[in-house]
Amino acid sequence: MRVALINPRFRLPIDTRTTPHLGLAYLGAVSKQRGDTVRIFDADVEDQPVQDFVLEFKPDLVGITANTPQVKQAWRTAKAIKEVWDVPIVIGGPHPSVTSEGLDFESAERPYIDIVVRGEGEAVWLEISKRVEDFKRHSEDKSTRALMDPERHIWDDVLGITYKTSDGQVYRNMDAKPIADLDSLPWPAYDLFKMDRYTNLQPATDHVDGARSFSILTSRGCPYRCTFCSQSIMPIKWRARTPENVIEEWRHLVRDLGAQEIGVLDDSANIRKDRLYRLADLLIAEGLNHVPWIFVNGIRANLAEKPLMAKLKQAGLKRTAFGVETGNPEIMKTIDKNIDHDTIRQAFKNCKEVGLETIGFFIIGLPGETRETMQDTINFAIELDPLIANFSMMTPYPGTKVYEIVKRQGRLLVTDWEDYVFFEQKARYEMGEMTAELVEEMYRRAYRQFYLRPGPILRRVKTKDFWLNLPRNLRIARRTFFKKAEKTELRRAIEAQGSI
Ligand code: B12
Ligand code: SF4
Repeated sequence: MRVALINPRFRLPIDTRTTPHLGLAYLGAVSKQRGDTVRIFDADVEDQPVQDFVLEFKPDLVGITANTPQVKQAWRTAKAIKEVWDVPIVIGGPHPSVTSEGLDFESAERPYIDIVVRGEGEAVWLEISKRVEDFKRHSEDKSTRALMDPERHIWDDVLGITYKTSDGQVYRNMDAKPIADLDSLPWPAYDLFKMDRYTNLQPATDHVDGARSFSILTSRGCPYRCTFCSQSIMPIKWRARTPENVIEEWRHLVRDLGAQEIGVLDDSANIRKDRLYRLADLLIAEGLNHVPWIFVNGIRANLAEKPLMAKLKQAGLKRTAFGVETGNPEIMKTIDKNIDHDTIRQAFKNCKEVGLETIGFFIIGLPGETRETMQDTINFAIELDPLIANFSMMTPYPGTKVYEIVKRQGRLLVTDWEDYVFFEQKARYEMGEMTAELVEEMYRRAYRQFYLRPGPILRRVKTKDFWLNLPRNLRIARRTFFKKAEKTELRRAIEAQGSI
């Protein structure tokens, strides 16, 4: 079968760096393993219009990925495809997976989307591919209309999908089980991407001297349910690959693909510490520890004990992120993070003592915040003094508890999914006394108070990356420290496209 996987163009008014989509790389890999002819169309790096691509490749099945700010682009892409080619179109990813808000229905009800895959995709995608192939082999009428004919009952028992039959009815089947054995998955198929076109293969690594960086995922899921985090829409069950399985891919990234930096993308890599000790042993034994790697998304501070961090440092770990979120003890209790500030202090201390760099993620504008609690967060960031402090304004993503709270007690300032980004330095909701103006003021203050200190300035200007990317860094600094006056050209162009 001919299968196309699409990453819709991410239309943000920012100079973002492009990176291959790991979810599509996994889906492409399982399709290849099944024997399909696979093409990935990443609109971020393609020159060709999607309609031309489809007319040339003539796919039997199309899959499109979508997070929240991308979903309307995903619909536009699906519509453009259906205008020129009759093919079943499947959409998946974090946004259409949110059943609590009916966002699977929202996509399935679009005339040009046939099936929505909710949650983890590989097994469900394989099942869909198999059914489409059987149908194409045995049915005389090969149209999508026939494929979705309710009389044929093709989709009745496929778990993890929401689908629309050709009479316009939408059905939600039961959830699929999370993939139990992650070792059974093939490695992400990077060979399907135009790798030379990406400006940064792994955005959170240093990219020093244009180093070739790659991502790796060693576990999936998270047992915690923080109120602001979209992870809550994915399986609660944390599952990990064995260290032996991880090391094989790691070796492939370094030895075959020439990785010079690796970003570990796990949400909570250190849930089982014995696994990390074993992984560290293997990295050292295999001589792979010369390639620096980073926990880019944060590990749990309560499980970052000093001997483990020392061992990981020996195994090549250069830097680790922690989700600190807030510096205020009362706000901390409300976000279900299940951690206290002394534990976080200890984790940062452990890292510094063993020579690891740190990243702190902080949120400005959680529900219930005041000027004082936001200032506590800024002060705590300064106290912890990570190499990188990342402040973001709370963006309530659908499906999270914060979204629920804001809908009930606050005022959402965004109505368009395309605005669900936190690159724009704009507050996305107000609640009680917490106005958008206050949150935006505290956000800019956070960056100013943290970075405009002698220590961070010296650290930044001493890095090669700072000078290599000077114009970009200055643009980011101007945007971050000072209030932005007007909309960019790109933003105006997006708005001119009208609604879908
Ligand atoms: C790495 C990462 C990034 C990277 C790269 C993203 C990329 N293009 O690969 C960067 C830093 C660029 C990034 C940016 C943003 N991100 Co991000 N990111 C992640 C992170 C940590 C890992 C993504 C990943 O590789 N996961 C592993 C793969 C295997 O999973 P996956 O991509 O979700 O794909 C699986 C399923 O979703 C499904 N699936 C996905 N697509 C499809 C399509 C089909 C057809 C099918 C069948 C199935 C399917 O099957 C896949 C395999 O199981 C996730 C958190 C997480 N744990 O997923 C957040 C996450 C995806 N990001 C998020 C957000 C909000 C953003 C931003 C919007 C933030 C912002 N700054 O405004 C931007 C958007 C950028 C963009 N270009 O779209 C949210 C999304 C929430 C939502 N409702 O949309 C997440 C879930 C974080 C969170 N916990 O809140 N991100
Ligand atoms: S913020 Fe981190 S710990 Fe909390 S639910 Fe999300 S991934 Fe898990």
